[in-house]
Formats: sequence, C-alpha cells, structure tokens
Amino acid sequence: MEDIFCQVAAGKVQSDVIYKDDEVTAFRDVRPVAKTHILIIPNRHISGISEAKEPDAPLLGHMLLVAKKLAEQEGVASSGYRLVINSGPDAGQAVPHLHLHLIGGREMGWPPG
Ligand code: DGP
Repeated sequence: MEDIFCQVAAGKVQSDVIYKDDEVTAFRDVRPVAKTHILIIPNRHISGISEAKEPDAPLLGHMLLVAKKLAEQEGVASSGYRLVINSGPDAGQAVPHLHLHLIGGREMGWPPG
C-alpha cells in the first residue's frame, strides 16, 4: 500500500526533508504545532506502531536516535522536546504510515489533549 509518506520517502512529493538515510526520512510537518515539528518515518511501509514486529526493533531504535540527533541539530535538546507516536483513531493518527513526531521550541502541557 502506497500512502503519502511512502511518496515522501521515495521523493515523489515535495517536502522539506532535513535528514535521510537507507532506513528513515525526516521532514518538517506541513502543519507545525511548535517552532520545531519534524516527522521521522521509516522508508518502507509500516502502517503504524501497532503493526511493528520484533524484527523492526533496530529500525524503531534508529528512529529514536535520529530524533535525538535532530533535536540537538535544531537546538532544542537542552530546552526540551517531545517525541510522539499517535496510534489509531483515539490518538488522532491521520496518516497510515508509522511516524514519530519531534516537537520542541515551546513549553508544553501535560496531559496532552
Ligand atoms: P498524525 O495525527 O500523528 O497522523 O499526524 C500526521 C501529521 O502529518 C500531521 O501533523 C500533518 C502531517 N502531514 C500530513 N500530510 C503531510 C504531507 O503531505 N507533508 C508533510 N510535510 N506533513 C504532512
């Protein structure tokens, strides 16, 4: 199944890509909720975190470490940032392709809405 983020990873749609390697692509969210709002996605299709399997563990770890590096690069590592994976309708997952939100650059409340 090819979704919009498969197309981003394949370079088929225009997006503000800030990092790419063999496994993941990171790009700026089209509807940012903070000064820094980046999405980190696997290049291959995984519908969401609920569909991830044990062999995906290195990929999932890599996504987190890429997020950490990008937070440093964006200058939000010391002020703080949030990593979010929405899964399913109650969480508001809108795109059926696993994506990790990196959000920073402002103070955030808890619990999330
Ligand atoms: P979620 O609710 O976790 O599924 O968030 C999906 C996010 O993806 C949302 O913040 C908007 C963003 N988004 C959706 N389509 C596109 C797109 O085509 N390009 C970019 N850069 N972001 C997108």
